[in-house]
Amino acid sequence: MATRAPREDFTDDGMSVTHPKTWAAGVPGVYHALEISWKQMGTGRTVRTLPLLNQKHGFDCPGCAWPDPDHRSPAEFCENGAKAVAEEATVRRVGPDFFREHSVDELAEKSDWWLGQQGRLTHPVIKRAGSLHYEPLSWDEALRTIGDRLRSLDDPDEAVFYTSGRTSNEAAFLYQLFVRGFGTNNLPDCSNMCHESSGSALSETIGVGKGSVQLDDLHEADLIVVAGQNPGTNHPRMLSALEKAKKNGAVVVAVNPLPEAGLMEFRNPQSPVGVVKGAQLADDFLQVRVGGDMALFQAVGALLLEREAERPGSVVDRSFVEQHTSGFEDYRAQAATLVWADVLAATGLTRAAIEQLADRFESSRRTIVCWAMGLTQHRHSVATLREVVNVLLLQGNLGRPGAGVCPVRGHSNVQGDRTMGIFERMPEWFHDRIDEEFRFTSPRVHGYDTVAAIEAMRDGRARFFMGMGGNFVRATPDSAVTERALRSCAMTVQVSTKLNRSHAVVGEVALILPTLGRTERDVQQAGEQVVTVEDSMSAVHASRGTLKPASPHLLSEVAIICRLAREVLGDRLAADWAGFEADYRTIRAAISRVVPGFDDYEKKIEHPGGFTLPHAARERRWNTASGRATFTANELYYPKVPEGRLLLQTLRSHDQFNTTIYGLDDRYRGIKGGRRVVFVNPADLAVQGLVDGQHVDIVSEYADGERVAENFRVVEYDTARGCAAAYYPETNVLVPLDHKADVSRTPASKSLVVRLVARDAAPAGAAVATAVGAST
Ligand SMILES: Nc1nc2c(c(=O)[nH]1)N[C@H]1C(S)=C(S)[C@@H](COP(=O)(O)OP(=O)(O)OC[C@H]3O[C@@H](n4cnc5c(=O)[nH]c(N)nc54)[C@H](O)[C@@H]3O)O[C@H]1N2
Ligand SMILES: Nc1nc2c(c(=O)[nH]1)N[C@H]1C(S)=C(S)[C@@H](COP(=O)(O)OP(=O)(O)OC[C@H]3O[C@@H](n4cnc5c(=O)[nH]c(N)nc54)[C@H](O)[C@@H]3O)O[C@H]1N2
Ligand SMILES: [Mo]
Repeated sequence: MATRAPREDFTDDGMSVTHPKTWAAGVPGVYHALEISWKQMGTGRTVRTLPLLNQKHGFDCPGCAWPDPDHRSPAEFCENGAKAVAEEATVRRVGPDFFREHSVDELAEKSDWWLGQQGRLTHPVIKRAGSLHYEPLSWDEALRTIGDRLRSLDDPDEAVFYTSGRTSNEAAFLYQLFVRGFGTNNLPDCSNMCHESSGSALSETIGVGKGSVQLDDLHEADLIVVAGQNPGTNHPRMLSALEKAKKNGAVVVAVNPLPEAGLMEFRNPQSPVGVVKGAQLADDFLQVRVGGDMALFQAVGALLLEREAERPGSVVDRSFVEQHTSGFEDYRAQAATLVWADVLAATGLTRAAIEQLADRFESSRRTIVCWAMGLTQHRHSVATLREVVNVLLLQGNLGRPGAGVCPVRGHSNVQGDRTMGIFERMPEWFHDRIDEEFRFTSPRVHGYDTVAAIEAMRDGRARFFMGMGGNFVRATPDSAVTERALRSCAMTVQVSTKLNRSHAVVGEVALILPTLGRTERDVQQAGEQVVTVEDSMSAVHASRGTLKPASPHLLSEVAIICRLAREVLGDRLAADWAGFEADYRTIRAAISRVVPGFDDYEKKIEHPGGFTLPHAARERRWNTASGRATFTANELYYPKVPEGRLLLQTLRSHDQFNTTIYGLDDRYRGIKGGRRVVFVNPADLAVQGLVDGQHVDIVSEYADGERVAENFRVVEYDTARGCAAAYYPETNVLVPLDHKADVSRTPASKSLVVRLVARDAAPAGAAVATAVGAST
C-alpha cells in the first residue's frame, strides 16, 4: 500500500485558540489529571493506583525520568505522570474482535490519538502474508514463527532490534544479550533520537555520558540555566526542585524561543500556598532563536575570558583549569575570534542581554546547566553542548556541590537501558565481560543506529524489524521514507502495551506481542517479581507493579525475551534463560557481574530509595582521551534561513507523551481541540502576508527536494523572530533522513527550514497581526 497520512489528523473542527497561559500546574492540573484517570480507569482503579506512583513501595512512574526526592510527598506525581498511568491502566481493551473488525490498512488511516484511545492489547496476534487482518495465535506459534524468520536470514545483520526507553534494566540486559547472541549489534534505540548528542558531547569532554548532578545539587545551586527544555509539560516535578532552589536563593535563567508557562510561573499543586500564589521561576528569560544556543554559550565564554583578562584571578577558576583540564589555550584562542555580529544574528538577542547572562555566571559560585531536546536535536547539537561544558569548566563548575551538567532525560528508563548495553556501539570492555560471563563471542562490528537502521531497511540490507516497546514508525524522521522502509521488511514484530501506528505500517508478516506495563503485577515461577530502573540522575531503584494485568494472555518483556532466546539460540550461550524468566534475581546477579557499579545489586535495591551509580566526573576523575576534563574549540555554526523562510522546531503539546496522544489540547499554549497548528511570531506573519486563523501547508526545503505537511492552522504566538513551532509527530514527515546532528546522528528535528503556503484566504474580518502574550 502507498504511504498515506492518517486521515483524521486533517481536521481542526471544533478547535479553539485562546491566550497562552503564563503559569503552570496548580488546581487545573490536578483536576485535569483526575478527569483523564477517571475516564480511562474508573474511580476505583484511580484511587488504588495514583497513590502508589513513585512511592518507595510502589511503581516507577512510566512518564519521565525525573528523580524522586528522598522526602516524598504523599502525592509524588504530576498531572502528566497521572496521564501516563491512566493510559496504561485504562480499562479499555483491543482484542481479537477489534482486529477482525479493522483491517491493517484501515488502521493506517487512523490518527495517533484514535489508535491510542482503543485500549490495551490483550492477545498475541499475527498478520500473515497476503492477509489484511491480524488474527490471534498462541505464544508458542508466535515465537516459532519469529524464530523461523530469523533463522532464514542470510546474515544476522539483516535484523534490526529497536528499544524504547520504558524497558526495565532486567529486560534491556537480556534483550541486548539475546541480540548479540544472535550475532548483531543492530540495537538502535529512542536515545538515538533524544539525548544521544548529550552522551556524545559529555563522554568526549568529561568522560561520562550522563548528567553529573543530584537533586540536592539543584537545591544548593546559585545559578540554574534551563535551556531548550519545557519542564512545565515534560518534567513537571522538576518545577518543585527549581522552586526549592529559588527559596534557597538560586537565580533561574530560561533560554528558549518560547516563554514556556512552567518556567515563567509555577503554582505548586502540592502546597496550599503554591496553588494560590505561585512563584515566578525564571528570573531572566532569554528568547533565543532556534539553533542560537551555540553562539550564546560561545559569547558567554568569551565574555568571561575577557573579564578574567581585565581582572586576573577573579573569574576563571585557575587552579581547576590547571589541575583538571586540557585544551584551555586552544579554547581561549578560538574565543578571541568571536564575531559579535554573528552572535547577535544567531541568537536574536541583544548584546546587553548576553552580558547580563555573563554577569549571572560571573557572580555565581555554583552553576548548573539543565537542558533537553531544544539543545540536542540540531545539526550542531554536539558542538553546542561542548560549549556548555566549556563555560562550566571555566569556573570549575564540575565535581563540586551545587554545580554541574544536567541533561534531563525523557523516557523513564532510557538511561538505564543504555547502562545495560542497549547501544549499537558498546565499548570493548562490555563485550569482553558478556563474552566471559556467557561464554560466547559477541560481534564487535558496530551496528545500526536509528537513522542507519532506516537506511538499511530502505535499501534492502535489513529485512526483519523488532521493536521492544516504542512506536518506531511514528517517532522517526522522514515519515514517507521510513514507512516505505518498514513496509519492505519480510517481518515486523512489536512488543507493545498499546496500539500505535507501528502496528499498522508493517512488513509482509507482522506480529504484535502484548506485554505487561509498569503498573501491573508480574508473577513468575519464583513468585512476584520486581524490576529496576535508573533515573536521569543515575539513581537505580525497584519498581513493583500492583494492578491485575490487563489480560491473562500477557507475558512480561523478560518472559518474551527469554522464550525467544530459547527458541532462536537454544543453548548457544551459557545463559539460563528459563531460570532468568522464573526469577529476576538471577538476572540481577548476572548484571552485577557484568556492569560496573552494580555489586550487591539485590541488597541495594532493598533500600527504599535504591542506590546511585558512581559517576567519575562528579569525583573529578576524567575518563577522557587526555585523562582530563576537556575544553574544545568549535567553529561557530547556526542555521541560516533564506528570505521568506522560517526555522521550524517540532515539539510536544501538553496532552501527549511522545507519539501517545492523550488529548487534543495544549492548555498552557491556549490550544483546545486540535493539533495541526503552527505557532509563528506576529511580525513574521505580517511579513509573510498571513494572519492568525489562516490555513497553510508547511513545506520543508532541502537539497534532495521538498516535503509537505498539509493543512495547519496558523496561530500567532510569542516566539523568537524568524522561528516557528509545530507538534511532533505530525511534522516528522518534514525531517529529511540525513538532516541529523554531526557525531551523534540525532535527527535534527528542532531546526527545519520551511516556508508556509497559504491554503485559503484570510478569514473574513481578520485583523492585522497583534502582539500576543502576557495575559493569564
Ligand atoms: N508529558 C510528557 N512528558 C514527557 C514527554 C512527553 O512527550 N510528554 N516526553 C519525554 C521525552 S522522551 C523527552 S526526550 C522529554 C522532552 O522534553 P523537552 O525537551 O522539554 O520537550 P520538547 O517539547 O521537545 O521541548 C523542547 C523545548 O525546547 C525549546 N527549544 C526548541 N528549539 C530550541 C533551541 O534551538 N534553543 C533553545 N534554547 N530551546 C529550544 C522548545 O521551545 C521547547 O520548550 O520529555 C519527556 N517527558
Ligand atoms: N520530530 C520529532 N521527532 C521526535 C522527537 C521530537 O522532539 N521531534 N523526539 C524524539 C524522542 S526525544 C524520542 S524519546 C522518541 C520516542 O520514540 P518511542 O520511544 O519509540 O515512542 P513512544 O511514543 O514513547 O512509544 C509509545 C509506545 O510504546 C509502547 N509502550 C508503552 N509502555 C510500554 C511498556 O512498558 N512496554 C512496552 N513493550 N511497550 C510500551 C506503547 O505501545 C506505545 O504506543 O521520538 C523522537 N522523535
Ligand atoms: Mo526522548
